[in-house]
Amino acid sequence: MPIQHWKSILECRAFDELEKLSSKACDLTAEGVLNSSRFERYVCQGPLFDLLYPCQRVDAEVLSALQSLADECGLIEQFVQMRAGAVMNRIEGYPSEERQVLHTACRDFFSDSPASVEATSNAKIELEKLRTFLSQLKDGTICNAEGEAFTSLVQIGIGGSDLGPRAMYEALRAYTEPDREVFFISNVDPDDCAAVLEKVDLTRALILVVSKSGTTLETHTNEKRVRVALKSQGLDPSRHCVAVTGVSSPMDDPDRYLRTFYMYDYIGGRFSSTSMVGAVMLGFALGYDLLLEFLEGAALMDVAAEQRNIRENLPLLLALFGVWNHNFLGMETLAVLPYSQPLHRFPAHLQQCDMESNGKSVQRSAGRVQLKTGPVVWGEPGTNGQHAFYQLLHQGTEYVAVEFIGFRRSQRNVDVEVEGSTSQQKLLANLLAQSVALATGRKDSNPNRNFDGNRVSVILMADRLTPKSMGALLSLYEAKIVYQGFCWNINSFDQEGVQLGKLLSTKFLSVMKQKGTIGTLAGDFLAAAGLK
Ligand code: G6Q
Repeated sequence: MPIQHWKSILECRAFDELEKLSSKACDLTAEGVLNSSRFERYVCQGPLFDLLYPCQRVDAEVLSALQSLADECGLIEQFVQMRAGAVMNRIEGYPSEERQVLHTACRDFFSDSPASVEATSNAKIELEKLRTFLSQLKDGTICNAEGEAFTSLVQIGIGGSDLGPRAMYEALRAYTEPDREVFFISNVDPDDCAAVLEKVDLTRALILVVSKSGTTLETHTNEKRVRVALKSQGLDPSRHCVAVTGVSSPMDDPDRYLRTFYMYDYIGGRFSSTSMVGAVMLGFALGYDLLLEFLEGAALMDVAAEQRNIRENLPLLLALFGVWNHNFLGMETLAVLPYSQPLHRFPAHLQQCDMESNGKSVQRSAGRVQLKTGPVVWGEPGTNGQHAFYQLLHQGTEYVAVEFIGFRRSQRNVDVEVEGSTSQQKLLANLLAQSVALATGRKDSNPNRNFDGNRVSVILMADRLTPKSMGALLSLYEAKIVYQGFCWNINSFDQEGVQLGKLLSTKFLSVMKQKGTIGTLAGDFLAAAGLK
């Protein structure tokens, strides 16, 4: 299904309208603006999450212009086409990946009419293989040479084969089966692998090697190293190693692995957490039923993301606020601040998912973009961040758009009351206070104690961090990022920008192999790179 020509936001009438509105954008510090009716009205309900947006600099006119923008750009149509299998990963007239974008098919099991029948049926085959594998691990059909059960899993992978799965595992550790633990090795830094090998009992460990291409230097190196460690303990790697890779990749060699699970070229690495890239590890840690709940949460959000009315479409509304803040109100960076310690790796996952997708300067039509694309994304959990970088958020010269994430109830349901309130109450009170303080500011005659305010935030609020709500949160952000890419008319699905450094490091490495030492080789490196 070829993709038709879509407008970038610059070509839309609504762009001019928004530009006009931006000069008189709602002043959150003005008397009476942040009233209770605004708090009641400016809520978008999505599956499992609500988006609270009274602290955005928007009003009815801006919301209506953002709706027009979404309509003129055909954002919903593009999202529907993407889910149905359109070749979205391409640049017109130039060699490019020319691929479909079908990560949503990995969880499209919960309706009778999946958007892409073929991709969902491929995903079902892998999921069924996984279900069998997990039950064989449980019933002892698969075990170590001593007949003992595997109790840990070491995932070796990098980038998309690491960040999303690791963030999901950390988020859902509270649900891990009692006798199961997961470790990750990603960096080619030898200390990363060494530290994990120090901790893991290899005799009881599955080694899950995850690489879509099957050629990634870091993953290949770490796999070799772990295989050596297995052999040095007299263990047979083919009894311990499991692969997740692309069909026909150099890793697609069933003799070397206990099991091989597949992912497909239409699933981008950074969008692959719900494919086998994340599912094998999550299935091992949480069990099959909770894995399904995670996928169901993601599927619910995918369906909700097709709602045409932006005020009823949580990912789309969040995407449009991002565009409004970045392109019209001039905010260069986006802080994602989860008030949930288990989400401590989620901002790192979003950094990749957002910045690798939308850090682009060329449109899908191959012309240079004429306005700013993806923002710098960063973040840490609250309340820790409050004791660190919030100074800049409140009083810095840089205005940062903030996305808070919070939960009404704690995940583990273990809490104490200290001085009349629980820790969860303290956490939530801090979250809400930060959002309001950023917006309203505070006048003080002492300039150093003055808060200008008018600093924007949203709050994504759910009842509790569960596998299902985690799935929904993951796909919410995936859809948000995709929608922003559509707005900017860029290809959010390739990553040519990572190639040059990779190429040079291969050249530099060959110089190091010939010459040995590090430190005196700058000239040789430059020559090897053709820069001298
Ligand atoms: C993600 C990127 C990138 C990729 C890694 C690992 O979208 O493509 O981060 O995931 O480079 O690649 P492999 O899975 O092929 O080893």
